[in-house]
Amino acid sequence: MKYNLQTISSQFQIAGEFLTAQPYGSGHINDTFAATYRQNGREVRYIFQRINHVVFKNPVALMENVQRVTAHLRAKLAGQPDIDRRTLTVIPARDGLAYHRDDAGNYWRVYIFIEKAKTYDTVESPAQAFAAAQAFGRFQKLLTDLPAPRLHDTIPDFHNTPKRFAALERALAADAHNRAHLAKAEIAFALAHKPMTSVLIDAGLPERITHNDTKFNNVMLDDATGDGICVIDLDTVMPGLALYDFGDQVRTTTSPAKEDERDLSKVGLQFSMFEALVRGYLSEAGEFLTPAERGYLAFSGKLITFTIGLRFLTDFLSGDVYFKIHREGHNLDRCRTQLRLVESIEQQEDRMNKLVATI
Ligand code: ADP
Ligand code: GN1
Ligand code: MG
Repeated sequence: MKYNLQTISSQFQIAGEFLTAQPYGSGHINDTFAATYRQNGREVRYIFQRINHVVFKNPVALMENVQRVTAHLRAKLAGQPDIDRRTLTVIPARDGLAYHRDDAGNYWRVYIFIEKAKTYDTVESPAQAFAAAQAFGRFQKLLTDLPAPRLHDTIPDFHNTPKRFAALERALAADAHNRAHLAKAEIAFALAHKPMTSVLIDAGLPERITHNDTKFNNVMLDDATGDGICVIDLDTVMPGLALYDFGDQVRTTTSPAKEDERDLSKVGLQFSMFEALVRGYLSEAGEFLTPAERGYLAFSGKLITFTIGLRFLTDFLSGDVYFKIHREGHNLDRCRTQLRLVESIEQQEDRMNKLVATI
């Protein structure tokens, strides 16, 4: 393994004996490990993460956000059973900070491991979609009264589609890896959709505290009840539009195919999953969303899917510098599923809007 997890683990306030650590999960950004300790004869797991400091330029500010958000969630959930499974819990380093900086300049953090729950890369049933959406809606609701100051923008303009589009245009003009000819259809599709890029930003919607990475595998579903027990991956929690979160759920929770599926005939929005998402999300977020926000629920799915598609395409053209890849053309494959899903949403958008209007 590239990192000595035993040495790193000794920097954190964890009792007992370190046993092992293995790479864990399928995130595209951070390096995640599950570490096992022996504590009073029992094996107890923790999540260790190396924060990707190329993507997150200010890990200290990021951890300040995470601490404020998790402390607030914990206070609001006080009294509920199993509190350590309902929000992430940061384990402090020996010096009391929320992170440890190693000799190579890497930032590490540790969370309590949420046991008896799982993340899934693809959705299996409308009940799962409902549970995930309800958890993300609740997450937003619980954070509506987070005291000032404003959270840090851990990645400025993260969901700013016009800026993402401009980045694609720059990557295309440079074509630094001579790959544009491999993605002609995707580039044409992206360019033809320029008019929709500014719709949400121009809509005058309220700023809220949002998660901004509401991928289906960023919520843990309880093994016993199926409920969305804990929202994880809090690196991008920051001010944003509520619809960024709903849109990314549509992107990752309505299609049965993996994000990097090569058989595009498997990709498409399943209406039953969309309906479950709307119902689950509104069961919590319905309390605070404005009519204007509701009106863009279906559109947000199309826009965020398109936006991530732009980002995969840009990264493909730029030589795969942002998202971890595991094979040649991986980011182009990912881009293709996103654009296929955009098409599928376009075909069903009227029906999606009609459904939202009835709920
Ligand atoms: P990334 O930003 O790279 O996606 P995540 O924070 O989402 O990293 O973690 C990657 C995976 O690790 C998650 O999808 C989940 O399966 C697992 N994971 C993360 N945090 C926890 C936790 N506290 N308890 C159990 N599993 C976790
Ligand atoms: C990344 O970290 P992870 O894998 O949950 C990315 C998201 C993308 C997603 C695409 C900080 O999410 O914005 O939507 O990949 N996170 C960051 O799968 O860029
Ligand atoms: Mg993740």
